[in-house]
Amino acid sequence: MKIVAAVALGILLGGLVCVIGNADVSADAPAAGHTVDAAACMRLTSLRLPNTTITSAQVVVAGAFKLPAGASGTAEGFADLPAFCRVELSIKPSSDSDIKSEIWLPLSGWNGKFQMVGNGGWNGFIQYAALAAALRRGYATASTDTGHAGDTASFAPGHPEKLIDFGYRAVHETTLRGKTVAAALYSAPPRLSYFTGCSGGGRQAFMEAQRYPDDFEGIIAGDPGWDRAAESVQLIAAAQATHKDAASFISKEKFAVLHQAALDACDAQDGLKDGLINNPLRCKFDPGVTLCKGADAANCLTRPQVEAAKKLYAPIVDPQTGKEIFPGFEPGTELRFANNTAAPRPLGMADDTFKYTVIGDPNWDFRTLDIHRDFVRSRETDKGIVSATSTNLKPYVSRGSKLIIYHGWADQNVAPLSSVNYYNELIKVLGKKTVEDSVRLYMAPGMGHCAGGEGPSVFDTLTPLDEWREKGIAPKEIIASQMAGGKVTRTRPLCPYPQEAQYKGNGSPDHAESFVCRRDQ
Ligand SMILES: [Ca+2]
Repeated sequence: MKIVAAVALGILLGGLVCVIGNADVSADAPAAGHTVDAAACMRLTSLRLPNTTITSAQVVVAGAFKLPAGASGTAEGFADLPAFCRVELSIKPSSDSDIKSEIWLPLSGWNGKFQMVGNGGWNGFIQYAALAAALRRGYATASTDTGHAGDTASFAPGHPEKLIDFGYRAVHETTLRGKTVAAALYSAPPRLSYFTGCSGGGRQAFMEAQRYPDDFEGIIAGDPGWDRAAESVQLIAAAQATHKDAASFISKEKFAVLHQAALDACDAQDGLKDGLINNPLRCKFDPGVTLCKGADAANCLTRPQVEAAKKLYAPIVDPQTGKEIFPGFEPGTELRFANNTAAPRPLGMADDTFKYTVIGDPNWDFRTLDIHRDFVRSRETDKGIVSATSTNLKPYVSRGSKLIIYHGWADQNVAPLSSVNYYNELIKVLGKKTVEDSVRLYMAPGMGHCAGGEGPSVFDTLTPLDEWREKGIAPKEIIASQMAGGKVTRTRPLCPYPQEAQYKGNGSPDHAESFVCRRDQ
């Protein structure tokens, strides 16, 4: 009824009512190219899409977008947006589904491409900032709330269909709708479609490449938490290590002591003392060097603290099978360890995985985790719905589609070695040549989870992905910037793995030109 009413109103008022803001953008809109008018946007409400209700299709005039009440993100940062057609959808692929999605389409200057943006953690919010970023670059773009509201997994118990929506279906369905809506508005389908996401969005990226190889021609997976079943065990085991008893707890201040010791051991090893450990895999750091010589003091760790710290860097191994479940964290990450391992509970993403999807008890005590038993349970309950562990990317790459993975070496949430391991597995499965033609991995020294950290963490992966897929220009180094007070304080190349940025021996260590990408011998 809603759709009928909206269309009738549109016909009645000549399509000029669907404008948010105080300007009428339809009057003088040129008809050439990919320029469309307000009436065309509003007519989208009459589109018939499977299991879908278009709840709204309205033009938002340039600079008029306001973050909806209750939405995730900051209210600032939308004033520079161009005029766009904002389409809101409700998708119900199952009787228990309630997927809310939005598609944003520029009224003029569409670049002919579509970009789906991802969600982190258990995120159930439309990603407005990411939509805005894509729109600014001329993309038709879409985001979904993944089928639930809020940022916990508390929706999952008793709702297996909603968990499927979260795991993979909401992104896929929204992608299909996004392409169809763009085709209807511009009278031409997007010539290329890309996915961009970090953290949980990296997981979604892997899921898409593995499960729906036809959805995208290019995918960017940042700090991907692709194996949530295993990663959650590792994160909870890390929290267990520092919460074993009061003596094992490591404070933020003590983590700073540990960080300095890691730098003392490994910073200069890469040829440049710059506060960054270029390749932590070559860093043999023993937390035992911080052991107090006598009584506990501010500048040292007690024996129980040293033992707890060692567990944070160690891989989690199944004590029954002897197999590694998930890698540990890397030296150089210590300043952010306090966010997870010194907090009262483990990282919410992992805690929720166990509370709501594995154990089914919101009062579950993470100290009771048994690594073997609960890893088996975690895999069994996941069933490949949330974890994206397949390395068969042949259907994806055989279409000429590209995958760029990046990961901060100082990621405190998703152990960065998991991305290296996945990349190495791809080489085994697909062969080196195919991987070189289709996949790039960039490891960022000193970068935290998706952003921040001690190293340069601001960089653009979309341009190299686009140039690779559209123009055949294979990506090489990517220049990353470090920012402070809104200014660039340092630039550094990120190199295609296994190459590393090595200091040439002269020139400013804060300038990317002073480095060369090469493989360490
Ligand atoms: Ca260094």
